[in-house]
Amino acid sequence: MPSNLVIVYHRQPYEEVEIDGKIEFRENRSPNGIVPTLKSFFGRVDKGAWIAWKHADDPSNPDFERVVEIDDQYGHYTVSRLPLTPEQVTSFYHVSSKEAFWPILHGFKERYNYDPVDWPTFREVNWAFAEAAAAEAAEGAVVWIHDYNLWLVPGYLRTLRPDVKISFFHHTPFPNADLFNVLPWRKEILESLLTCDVVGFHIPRYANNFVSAARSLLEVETLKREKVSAEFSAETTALSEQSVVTEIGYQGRVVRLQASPVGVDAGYIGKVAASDETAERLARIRQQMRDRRLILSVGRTDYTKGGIEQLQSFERLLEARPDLRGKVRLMHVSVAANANMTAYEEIQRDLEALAGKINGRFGSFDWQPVALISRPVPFTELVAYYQAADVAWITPLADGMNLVCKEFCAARGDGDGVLVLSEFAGAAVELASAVHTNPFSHKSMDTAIQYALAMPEEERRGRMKANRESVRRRDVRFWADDQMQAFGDEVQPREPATAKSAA
Ligand code: GDG
Repeated sequence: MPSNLVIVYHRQPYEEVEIDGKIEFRENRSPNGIVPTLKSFFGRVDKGAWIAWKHADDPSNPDFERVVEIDDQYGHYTVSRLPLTPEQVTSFYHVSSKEAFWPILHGFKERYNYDPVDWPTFREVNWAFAEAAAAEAAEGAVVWIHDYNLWLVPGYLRTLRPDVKISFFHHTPFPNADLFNVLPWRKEILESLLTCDVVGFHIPRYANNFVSAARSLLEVETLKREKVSAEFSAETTALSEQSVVTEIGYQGRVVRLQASPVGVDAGYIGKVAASDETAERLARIRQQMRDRRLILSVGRTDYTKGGIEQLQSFERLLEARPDLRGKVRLMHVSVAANANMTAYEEIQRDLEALAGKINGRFGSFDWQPVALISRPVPFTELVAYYQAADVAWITPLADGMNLVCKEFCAARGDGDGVLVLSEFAGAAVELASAVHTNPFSHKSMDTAIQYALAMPEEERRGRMKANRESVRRRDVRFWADDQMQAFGDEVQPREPATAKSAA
């Protein structure tokens, strides 16, 4: 049976586990993240499909079923697994996407690596995703594609299936023409995106940048521009915009540009935060901290996340403020998501060297100023650290949105805790009550952390209240509904009979 909603997302929506020689599909251990919300849309349509990839040594004869049928709490859906060789994955994902696109999307021209890109392989893999989506989609179905590693899918899909409605969401920033046009494949990528019905971004700045890139190369007309809503705290941050282009025209087609910030599952995080287990963990952490203050930083090990710049600021803090020595600890959780990539191995080494230097320079047998954690912390434990933190110090140099800062606010049922947030994270335009900082300025970084540590309780509570309201209002469900609203009734919320709320 063909599907009314097809989600194209490079990862599979479950964990595959082998039990007694049989493969079973299990819900991801932590229901945190966007996958459960995406799956919950399957409860709103007659039938859904998900397209992802899976390693196969011989793609023409994979040792797994290409299409599996899933019946779970979210509804009935199929998952198509594209068999890709490890070489194809390395080429399309680790090389083209992570070494060439990622640095440009985040404004790091100097890290852009063009030489190893194998463009025919990128096209081939994107074509395979488009073919799989075309095979699953019912007449007039909605196909929702995620992220820059699938940039060419819309164009191929439009050729294969002119009838379907295509929406594409960018989880990263989208740069303006000056940066985007560094990519030699710029025109091909833009032409593909302009075949969509909806192109989605986190915030208005990225939508406007997309228009700037498209207009630089193609005859694109601005059809509609709207004032940015007050909820995107218009004046205060580096990523603010006063107006946003919401409709453009290209070759007789209307493309809608939709800016909706990805949110977190505030309900789920609130529940974890309120559990007895978390209370026990929190009590243990507090006991270990004694009267010391906890500064918490969480993120993937990536140059965009600004880990080095943050540790440097922490070193300056301990230098400038001897009174804080022995009184604060920085827990810096930095987890590698992309194993075996030179750029990430280098950052890991630099983080270790700097954390070691700070500990050696200021630490004692009794007190280590930096706890560098490179292993993933289970989410339920992370929530206890969110609760224990006096300050969450989230200072990426560039970040499409940043969900850690929202998780921190969602976990603070006690209404306390200070969020220091880079103004180069998309979330900064929403979270107006965070202490905003510019990670490119030593002065701004150093002042912000000192300000946060000294903040009186009343101010802390006032700011946290406002941030929590914003995180709760624009949660992950709000984002998904907002992105899908362009498609009318087909995927609009109807109380699903089978899907349990993931939001
Ligand atoms: C991309 C964009 C955009 C981290 N360490 C641990 C852990 N995490 C979890 C966090 C959070 C997630 O990873 C990170 O999400 P972010 O949004 O901060 O960043 P990216 O991974 O770069 O995501 C980003 C996002 O897509 C969504 O559109 O916001 O801008 O770059 O959920 O909790 N989770 C656990 N242990 C850890 O140690 N369990």
